[in-house]
Amino acid sequence: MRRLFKFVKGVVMRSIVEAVFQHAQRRPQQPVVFFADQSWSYGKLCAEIERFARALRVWGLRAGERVALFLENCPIFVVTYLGTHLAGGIVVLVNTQYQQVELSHIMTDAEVRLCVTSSAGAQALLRLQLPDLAALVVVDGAGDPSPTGSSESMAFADFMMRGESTELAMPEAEAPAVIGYTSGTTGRSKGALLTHRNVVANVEAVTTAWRWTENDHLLLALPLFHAHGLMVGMHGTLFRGARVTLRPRFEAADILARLDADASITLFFGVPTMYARLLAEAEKQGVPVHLPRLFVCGSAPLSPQLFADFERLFGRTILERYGMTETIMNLTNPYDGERRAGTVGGPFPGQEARIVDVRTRRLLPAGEIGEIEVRGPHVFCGYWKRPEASAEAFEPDGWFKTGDLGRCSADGYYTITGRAHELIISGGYNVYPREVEDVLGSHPDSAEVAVIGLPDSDFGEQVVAVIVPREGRTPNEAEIIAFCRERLASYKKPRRIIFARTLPRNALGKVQKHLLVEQVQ
Ligand code: MCA
Ligand code: AMP
Repeated sequence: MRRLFKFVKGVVMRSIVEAVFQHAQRRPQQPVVFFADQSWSYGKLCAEIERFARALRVWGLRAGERVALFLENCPIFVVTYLGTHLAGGIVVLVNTQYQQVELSHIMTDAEVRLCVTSSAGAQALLRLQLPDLAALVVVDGAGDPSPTGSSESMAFADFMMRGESTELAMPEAEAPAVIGYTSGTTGRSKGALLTHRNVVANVEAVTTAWRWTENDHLLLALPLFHAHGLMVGMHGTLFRGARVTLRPRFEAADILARLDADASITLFFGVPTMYARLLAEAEKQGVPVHLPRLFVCGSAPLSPQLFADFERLFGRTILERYGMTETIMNLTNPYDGERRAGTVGGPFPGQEARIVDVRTRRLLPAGEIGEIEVRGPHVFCGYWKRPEASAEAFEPDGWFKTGDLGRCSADGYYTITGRAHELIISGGYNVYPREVEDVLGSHPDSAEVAVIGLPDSDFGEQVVAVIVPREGRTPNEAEIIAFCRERLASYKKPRRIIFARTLPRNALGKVQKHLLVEQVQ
């Protein structure tokens, strides 16, 4: 491999892309990503990252401009993610299930200039009015020089040919790296902006805590467009010079078969729904002969029952941890000590956590429930273009208010007991009732709407809507669900709709959702 950057032994790695180039310099032939029948080495990955970065610069991307990845899991995701960093851009992550409402909001809010996507994704984007979006790079199609929207559309292979000689430099630690959209309790979702320093600080802590080395091999079926798959699974692999077998999507039988077939796999990460499905599948077809040394679970609460059932059948104790887009990973059960069911352990090395009273913000003693706050170099720098929301999210002395409720035991194990704001977590995906209510409220048949989360055996929680029909209308459940699905990601659609004559409201007119949950359960 041609030496683009020369690294001195022992130099600190300021970004993931810098780490990857260092590994490539040391061991260019070392495999990094296995995907379908492809095997990518560190050397090949860096060559492609460099080509993409040059192509972006030749195309006209300037430092700090946004490149969206609206893409399913594949090696090109990794190339374009790190290539954007090398070109000085900021990556915007976009869930591939997003529809018109989410896409319009994110692309406009982040003022995305270029988006890497599939041909299906390109079609969805070209239907929208997105004046900032100047170009689409299509990974699985020929592109279209004269699309209907204002953006030009290019095939990935053609785009990569543009790379001419141009100056490239590794990103500075304080430069913004990635925006993940999250939260929407009041209005639309906000972009959490993480710097390279945030990302590296967290991955260093995570890989240290979980004893992740270059000898590890992760089996990854989480989507790369969320922090769990990307900033834990992929970053950890790339930072340590390890390997990952990347799957396009999660299927329990496929995961068990991969484990059976490949004794080199040492790590698996998933959300509770994935563990429940792995358990059910293994009960039918048996447990794989080879098992990873570490199974990690997070993004939603893992029930003590599932924790125990998995341990019984697989003979492995799941390590549960807690994170969020704004901070990546916060709390973890220990690698060596007791992994306690129903808890998420304590802070990662170099990070802090505490429980405060939601109202007074005073520190609470062990065992009392309050809001979890965290502090450390991993905490994001603020919400994109939202100075007020950013200021509100922090205490004056730098503690970040997570919005999650919990308690800490006398021996330092945190338990998450609820959320300070309304949020439904379905299969590890966040659903903000307000966003779904806005869409349902715009349906001509609905007068009043409330969206709640009810228990679900597969997804943990499910979205349920209670609708008061407009006078003289007889709404149809299936039609309303389809209306929602057209506008929002499919996992946000209500699984059930209950039609009611009124909604319970308090004296201020606010819907009392806890009463609604009791009434409809
Ligand atoms: C898919 N569907 C869902 C969900 N997923 N409905 C409700 N909740 C879900 N989570 C719906 C689809 O819309 C579709 O509906 C139907 O189920 C089948 O879709 P399919 O893609 O086949 O679903 P699946 O493969 O069974 O997906 C289940 C899944 C997936 C594998 C558990 O939801 C998943 O990958 N979840 C992980 C999400 C994640 O990475 N979260 C991390 C964010 P229809 O057919 O009607 O259209 S939190 C985070 O990053 C922080 C840092 C953290 O702490 O980790
Ligand atoms: P997101 O904003 O999509 O990154 O989701 C982060 C949220 O997921 C957190 O604020 C928690 O509410 C939830 N979460 C993550 N990990 C866990 C866990 N182990 N147990 C319970 N909730 C979790």
